[in-house]
Amino acid sequence: MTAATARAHPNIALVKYWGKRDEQLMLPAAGSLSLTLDAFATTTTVELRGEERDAFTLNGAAATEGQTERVTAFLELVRQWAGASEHAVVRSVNLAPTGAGLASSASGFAALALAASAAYGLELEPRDLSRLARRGSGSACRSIVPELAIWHAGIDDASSFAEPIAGPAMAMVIVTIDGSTKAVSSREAMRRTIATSPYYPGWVSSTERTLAEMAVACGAGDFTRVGELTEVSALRMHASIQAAEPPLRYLRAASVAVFDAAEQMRAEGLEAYATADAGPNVVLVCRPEDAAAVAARVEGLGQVRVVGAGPGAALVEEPVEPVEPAPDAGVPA
Ligand code: 2P0
Repeated sequence: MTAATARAHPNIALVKYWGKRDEQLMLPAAGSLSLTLDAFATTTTVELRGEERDAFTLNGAAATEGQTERVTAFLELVRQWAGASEHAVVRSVNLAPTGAGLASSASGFAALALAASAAYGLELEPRDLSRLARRGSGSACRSIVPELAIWHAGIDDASSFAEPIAGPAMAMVIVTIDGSTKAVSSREAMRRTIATSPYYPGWVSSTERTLAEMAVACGAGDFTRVGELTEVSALRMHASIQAAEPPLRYLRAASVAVFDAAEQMRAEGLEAYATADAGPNVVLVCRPEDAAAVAARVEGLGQVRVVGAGPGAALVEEPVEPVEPAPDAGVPA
């Protein structure tokens, strides 16, 4: 039996990824930049033990058909890369609290890419591991990388990957407004935005400029400029999404209240900048030394949690153990 276990963390984009140029190869329409977090890890064990088909358990329970299909399709790609045919047993544990509203596909496919590539005997350079993770979920290519990651859009499979970029020290204050699963997935919402939003071409062209400016601001360690560009990127992404038809709007009144709070804090000299993904929850970007003060300012607007910059995907020793069903499982009380 061959097995490997890997751990990866989610990331929050400062320059957002929204939309693909090539769905099959998962090439994004534009590049993006993110911070890998030090919380909410996903740990995944991949075991090859001669099973007839792939199996996937998540947090100790059988995954849904849709989740299993996505994992199987990804394993097929790993088998292609490795020239292997053996099926795999995948066990994954995700520490994002249910209801935190944090997407787990980035940490999930980053951990799976590393565990599966190791189990199938592939020894990938970080760049190739990022390319592989991208095929599972676009944002997963950034969770391979520690701390700040820049995902180059690239022109083909070989040139679309994430790598580290130096920048100012940052913390993030996550304000969870609603942790329920979103009605329209990011993947589907991206398609709808591309197909119907008149602002989508503007989003793509402006993002290339924002990313170039962000890279300069990161290189200069200019936290203020990084924060300003972060908020610009988020609001432009939401503007293009909101112009889709039928309309899509992720930001709720309570989300906008957190953007207002950031504006107010800045007016008072406390630098915080807001961003939001494909959901109502808002993340405030600030200097690490300001995190406690920023968090205190948004208590009451949602469930608040401070996180920092975290590690890239890594192999770990302890496997995710199978959960034995309780002896009386299925027996009515
Ligand atoms: C991001 N998001 O840059 C953006 C901002 C959501 C809003 O990446 O279709 O799960 O698997 O590539 O990566 C969420 O989309 O989508 C995302 P797929 P993914 O973080």
